[in-house]
Amino acid sequence: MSELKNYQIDLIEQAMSVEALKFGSFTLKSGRISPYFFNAGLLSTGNILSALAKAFASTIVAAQADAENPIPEFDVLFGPAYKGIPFAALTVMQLFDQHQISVGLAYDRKETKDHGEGGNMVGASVTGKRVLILDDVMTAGTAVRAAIELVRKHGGQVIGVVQCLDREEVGQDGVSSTAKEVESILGKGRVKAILKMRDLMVWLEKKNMQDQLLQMREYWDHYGLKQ
Ligand code: OMP
Repeated sequence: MSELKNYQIDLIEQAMSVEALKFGSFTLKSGRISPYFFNAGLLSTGNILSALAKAFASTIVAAQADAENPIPEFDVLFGPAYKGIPFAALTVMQLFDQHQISVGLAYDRKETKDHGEGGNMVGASVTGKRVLILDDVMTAGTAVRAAIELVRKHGGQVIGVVQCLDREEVGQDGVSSTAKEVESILGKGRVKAILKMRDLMVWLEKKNMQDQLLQMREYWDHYGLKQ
């Protein structure tokens, strides 16, 4: 059984305490019926957001130091609307405060603005820049694909993706994993996450939450990535 890092345990337990992480029966955007749901919008107090931003920054720094597939340096962190926006903002600050890494922050609006500065991109320009995308949850990859397309449309080079939670599911074709599908676009090892579904299962096992664990295993057999 793999060991969880302290910042992973901390995030799981904080998320449980505000019901951002719930076990039960939930219909996902993809139509799949899941035994758990992670609602990152409920991570909304100073102490939890601080833990989340630290975990994002640690995940990014560890990914850059990865011996096998490091993510390259980047210029801009892009947080897609809506939940990606505050998380990316806090992470940019954390990268600077804790790791002396200064990168730009960019995000989008869902509604295009037709006056003032116009358009739907806000913050640092992504044009001609190396961009890391940061978001909350990845399931079948619809949201992350849209973010990649948007950054590319504005002339940015997407060097990777970091998620709060990678649910480690099969993608739209129902065969290969979402992470692998996205890596086939961005390059091997370019999809990172603070937490993966397997981490939640390790935590459930440690807590001896057998019913939830059983349901998670059944779901994994159905939609989990096939090794
Ligand atoms: P995909 O676009 O299929 O990758 O699903 C990711 C999106 O689903 C997230 O951005 C959320 O809007 C939503 N979601 C969650 O927030 N938490 C979950 O545990 C599962 C989903 C989901 O619907 O798959």
